[in-house]
This record gives sequence, structure tokens and C-alpha cells, in this order.
Amino acid sequence: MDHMALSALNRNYGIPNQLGFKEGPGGLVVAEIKNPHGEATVALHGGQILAFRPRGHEEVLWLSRASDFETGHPIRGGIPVCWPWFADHPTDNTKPAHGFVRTAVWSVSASEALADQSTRLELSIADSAQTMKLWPHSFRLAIDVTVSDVLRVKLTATNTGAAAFECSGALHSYFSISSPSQITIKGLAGCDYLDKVDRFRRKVQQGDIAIASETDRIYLDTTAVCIIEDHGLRRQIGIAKNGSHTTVVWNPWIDKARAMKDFGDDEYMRMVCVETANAATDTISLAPGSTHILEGVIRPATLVRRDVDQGA
Ligand code: TA6
Repeated sequence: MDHMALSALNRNYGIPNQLGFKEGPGGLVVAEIKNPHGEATVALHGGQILAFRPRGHEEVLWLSRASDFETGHPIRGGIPVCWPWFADHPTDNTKPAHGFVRTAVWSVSASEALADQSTRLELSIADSAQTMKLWPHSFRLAIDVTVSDVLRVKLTATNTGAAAFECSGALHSYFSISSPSQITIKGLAGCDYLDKVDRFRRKVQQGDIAIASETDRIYLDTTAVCIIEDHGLRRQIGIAKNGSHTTVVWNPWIDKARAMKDFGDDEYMRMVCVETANAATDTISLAPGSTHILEGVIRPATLVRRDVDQGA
């Protein structure tokens, strides 16, 4: 983006000492948000949150050191927006995985300094000749990011066309962890899931989730709050959601990590995805003029180890 455009962004949407726009990695324009509660970085590319660090905590999101930062390529990490389809296109695998909005440049549509000293930024994207070639529907998609000691992400999809459409999608959140052996993911016990590592076999989650090999699971018909308990970082990350009936848990493990150019060979040791989604049998139908909101609320907290801290 040229200097003029960047200065216009800061003039129209910048908030002194709280929100500013600058060129980030690969020359991509990012919004840097910093307030008394914490800080975050949001790329206009893909409408993608790249970082979130509440005051007093370490970075919550994971970003690959090998990520691409260029037009047309997805950024590996943070919170990619997968829309209007999750994973492979339902009928045409020549179309980009996870839809086309994560590789498009979004526009800034609003910014606000809130009364509690948190910061709100809204980015949006709409249909174009390019998107029509991939998906023949008119739409407006907005992502509303509110940064405090909690990260609130709201994805609003509106059908601006004259015909109904079906869509799926996800806030494909990558979380930073100490090590797979040190974490447990709570909240999905008893849920049905499709196991992508075992030919999409339908299974039932037994107890909490441990990550000790490639894990790629689509948990169905669940609105549960998930908690990543990280005993290495003595941190827990709560992931609550609204407008989402699917939760996806993913760690590529060794071989898949090696196979991805934009993913460091050893980086599977420092991340896990817990994704706020609507996918598989949980797709969304939108009538003309109607709107769907998918919201994720990410809440880090110090992990109180009951077995140690209470002298048990
Ligand atoms: O959400 C899990 C998943 O669907 C995995 O199957 C894996 O493909 C991952 O998304 C990453 O997809 P990407 O297209 O970003 O490499």
C-alpha cells in the first residue's frame, strides 16, 4: 500500500495511542492495537488476526516462522477466516481450500475506542468479479475484533443477493502452547466427531483431548466452551462461542508439518488449533437479506494447579 493510502487509513481510522496502521511482514498492512488491557495485530490481508497478548500474559496465538506474507497466499497462524466453505470445496477440489476470503485484502470499515478502554476494529469484504468466478453469490462479510484482556471476534455474513445460499466456515484459531505433552483440551467429552485421520470415521470423544499424534477432528453439533489447559505455561485459554455448532481440533504432527512449506518442521510442538466453526453437517443456510453471526471469545487465564497450588 502506498504511503498516501496508509496515511489516509491512519487519518480515518487511527486512534491516538491505541490503534495505528503500518506495513508489517511482507509489506502487508497491519493494524497494531495497544490499550491498557493488552495488544493485538490484525492484517488487512485475509482480515486475519495475527497476534493477541493480554497484559500480564505471553502471546496467546501461534504464527509460523515459515509463513508466507504475500498477496494470494494464506498466512499460517493467528486466526484465519475460512469462508464460504471449510476445508475442501464440497464439489470442486480445484477451488482453494478453506474458501477465498483468507487470501483477499479486506477493507477497514470501522474503529472505536470503547468506554472500558478496549479497542474495536472492523474489517469487511464483499463479492467481486473474482469471487463470483469461485462462488456465484452476492455477500458482505465483516469481522469485528474487540481487544481487551479477552479477544472477541465476530464474523458477520450477509446474503446481499436475490437467492438463498449455503455456506460453512471457521475462525481457524492457532493457539501457542508449551508442548503437546503439557496440554489437555476440555469441553468436548461425549461429543460425536469425524476423525479425518481415520477416513472421516464417526467416533465419540472419550474424556478430555490429549495430543500425541496427528489430530484432525471435526466435533459436531456442539456449542460447548473449550479450555486448553497448558501446564507448561501454567495458563489456560478459554474458547467460548456463539453461532457455531462445530469445533475443529487440529495438530499436523511430524509428517504433515514437514510436508507444509509454510510450517516449520518442529513447529507442531508449539501449536494447537481449536477452531470455532460450522462445518460438515453443520452448514448455514442464508436467505436473501439475512445475516449469520459466528463469534469466538478467547479468554486466557492463569492455570491454578489444584494438585500443587492448594498444597494437596
Ligand atoms: O482445520 C483443520 C484443517 O482442515 C486440516 O485438515 C488442515 O488442512 C488444516 O485445516 C490447514 O489447512 P490449510 O489449507 O491452511 O493448510
